[in-house]
Amino acid sequence: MTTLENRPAAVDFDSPDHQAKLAALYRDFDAVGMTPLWRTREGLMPHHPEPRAVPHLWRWDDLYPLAARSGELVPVGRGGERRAIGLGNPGLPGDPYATPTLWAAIQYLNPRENAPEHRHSQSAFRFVLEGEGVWTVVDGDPVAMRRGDLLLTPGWHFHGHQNVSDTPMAWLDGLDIPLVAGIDQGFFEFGPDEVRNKRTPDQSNSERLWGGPGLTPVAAVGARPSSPLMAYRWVHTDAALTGQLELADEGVPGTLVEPGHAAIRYSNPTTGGDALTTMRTEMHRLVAGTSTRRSRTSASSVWQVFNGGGTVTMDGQVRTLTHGDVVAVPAWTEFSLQAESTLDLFTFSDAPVFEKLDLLRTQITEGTDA
Ligand code: GTQ
Ligand code: FE2
Repeated sequence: MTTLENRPAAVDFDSPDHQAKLAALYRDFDAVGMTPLWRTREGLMPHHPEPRAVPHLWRWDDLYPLAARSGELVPVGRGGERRAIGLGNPGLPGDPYATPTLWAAIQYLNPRENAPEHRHSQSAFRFVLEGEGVWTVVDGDPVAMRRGDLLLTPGWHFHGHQNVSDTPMAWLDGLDIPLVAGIDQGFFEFGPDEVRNKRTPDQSNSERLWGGPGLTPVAAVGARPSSPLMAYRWVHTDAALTGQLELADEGVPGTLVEPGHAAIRYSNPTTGGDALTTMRTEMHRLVAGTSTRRSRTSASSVWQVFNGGGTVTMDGQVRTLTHGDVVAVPAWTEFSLQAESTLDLFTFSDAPVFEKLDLLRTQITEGTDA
C-alpha cells in the first residue's frame, strides 16, 4: 500500500540521472519485446482511420494493353494458375493490393485457352467490362461470362475458366486476398488441370435453380453464408436501374439513393444480405449532369467505370473517369462522383466484414463537388 511515508521522493524528470535510467528502461523493454502504449498511442489508436493506402486511379487504356502483352508472353497453367495482374496501391508498396483488404486484378485469357481448376478460402467474383466467350466452371457448373455480368466464386468452390471463342477476353477480378492473408486464413487446393465440364450452356444450373426474380426453390431450405446464384446478368441489373430512375421521374418516393442516383446491391437470395461474405458488390447509375453528395466510410472500396464518363473527387482531388478506369478508395476518404454523361459504375468493398463486427461507420459530408 502506498502511504505518504513510503511513496518515492518527487522525481526530477529532467535530471540527467532520470533520463539515463529512462533510456535504459526503453532499451530493456525493447530487448524483451515490450512496447509502452504511451509512446505509440497515436499510431495505434488514431482519432479516425489513417490508411496507408492512397486514393488512386488506373486507366483502362494502360491496363488492357499491358494485360494483352502478357497474353503474348506468358502461358497460363498449373502453379501460376491465372494470367491475373493485381493492381497495387502506391501507398502499399511491395503488396499488389488495391486496398488493405481488397485484391483487384485484370485477368486475360487468349482464344481457346484454359485456366485449371482450383479452390481457395478466398472469395472471388468476376465483373465483365466488355467481351464474351469465356465460361467459368464453378463446382462443375459452367457459367457464361458476358458484358455487364457479375459472376461469383464464393470461398472453397472449385473453379476454372475456359475461353471457347476465337477472341481474347479480359475482365476484372475482385478477391479478399489481402484480408485473408492478413488474418492468416488462406487455404488452397488444386483441382483438375482441365475444367471438368466443357459444356457451354446459355444458363448455368445455379441460374436455372435460383435465377427467377424473387423465386426461391422450396426444396432449398435455410440461409447460406454466400449466394447460391453464380451469375447476375446485365439485362436484370440494367432493367432494375432503369426502373428506379423511371419511378423517380414519375414521382414515386424512395426509389433512388439520392436525386439522379440509382443503385442495386447484388444479394444472396437465401438471406437478402450481401452475395459474398467478405465483399459487397453494387452497380450504380448517375444521370448525366448529377453528382453524389460527398461522403466517407470506414470501408475501403474499388470502382470500375462500366458506361459513360465524368469525374471522381477524393479528398478534394478531381480525376476524370472514362470507360474501364479503376479507382481505389481507402477508408475514410471523402468521396463523390460527378456524371457528365449517364455514368454506370460497378463497385466492391469490404463493408460486410466491418458490418458484422459492428465497426462500419459512414458519414455524409455536406454539399456536392458539382
Ligand atoms: O480466377 O481463380 O485474380 O484464384 C486471383 C486469384 C483470380 C481465379 C485472381 C485467383 C483467380
Ligand atoms: Fe481462384
